[in-house]
Amino acid sequence: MGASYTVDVIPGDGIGQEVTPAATACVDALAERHDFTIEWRDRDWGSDHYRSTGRMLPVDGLEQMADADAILLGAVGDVDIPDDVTLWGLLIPIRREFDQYINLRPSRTLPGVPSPLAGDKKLDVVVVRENVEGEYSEIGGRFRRGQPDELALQEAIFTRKGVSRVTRFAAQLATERSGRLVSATKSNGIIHTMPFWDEVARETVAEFPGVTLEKVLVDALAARVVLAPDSLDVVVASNLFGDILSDLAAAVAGSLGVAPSANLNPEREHPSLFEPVHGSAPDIAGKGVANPVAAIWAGGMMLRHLGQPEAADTLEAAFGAVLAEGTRTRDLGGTASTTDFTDAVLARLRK
Ligand code: GGG
Repeated sequence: MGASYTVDVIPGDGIGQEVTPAATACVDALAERHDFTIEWRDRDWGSDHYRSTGRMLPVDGLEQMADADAILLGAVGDVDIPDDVTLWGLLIPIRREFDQYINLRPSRTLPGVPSPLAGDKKLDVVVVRENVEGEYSEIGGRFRRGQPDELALQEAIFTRKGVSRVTRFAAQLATERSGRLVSATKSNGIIHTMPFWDEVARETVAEFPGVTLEKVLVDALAARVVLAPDSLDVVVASNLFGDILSDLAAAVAGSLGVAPSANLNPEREHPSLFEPVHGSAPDIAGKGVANPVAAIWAGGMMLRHLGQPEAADTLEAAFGAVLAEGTRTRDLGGTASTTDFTDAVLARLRK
């Protein structure tokens, strides 16, 4: 009898409702093949829940998920609710409650996925984004609302613990890959937090003799993602910079539709959360055309985290082969629907 896992599944909003079932179907097919079982706990939380209760999550929602082995999320955000309400009502509380301080966001050019990169340039980058502090902070306020001298103030929080642990994780990952680590900074313009980030990153990476650390201003780094992607391997970045750089890397790889992400509590004291990088895409929601690759791949990252690396490899090989044979959704220039693509992956998994 194989291992058994309990996973909370929150499809959430918009295309999250379409791509999450694709991911759970693939994981179920793998469970049969690799002899493990998943108990899915369906959570109908998100914007509809907000409209009926005034909350994105129930009052005890975090408590309900505390004993899960993992959480699988689709997307959050809808057109009639402010984005800060949806994000701070669901995703950010989960990341913080479960101390998911690493947001791991791999992006790579894939066979069959047209990339806007010039010539035969390739990209294979992992952005390690700090996930619980930095620029995503509730400290600040709006003052003198509606008056000509109105102002808004937003503090960023960087702690020695926070910067050192994300950098340590990234340096370890770099050790397992090429040994090259780039740290995204902006210490020429942001004169308190970013020099602190640089200093703590330098001290931390000194613990890893096999890793070379290169500090790059985030604006120049953004250009480098596009112009010289093969000069990058592991990138460590603050919460905001990591969010932006990983979306850029995904676009350069071909589409936000192929970018997965893991929100990790590496110590495994709490559940980790797996999600596509993309949002709810209300413009295409309900049309059946969303690309399910990011969600399916996030399911694979979840399986790797749960201790099923062979199943994760099988899954990556299956969706990779479906892409390579030319089955593509609209964002990649194809005509396949979400279901067509998912069925093609499932057919491979059930062979
Ligand atoms: N897939 C989850 C989702 O909807 N993400 C959209 C988003 O705005 N995320 C912001 C973030 O990751 O901080």
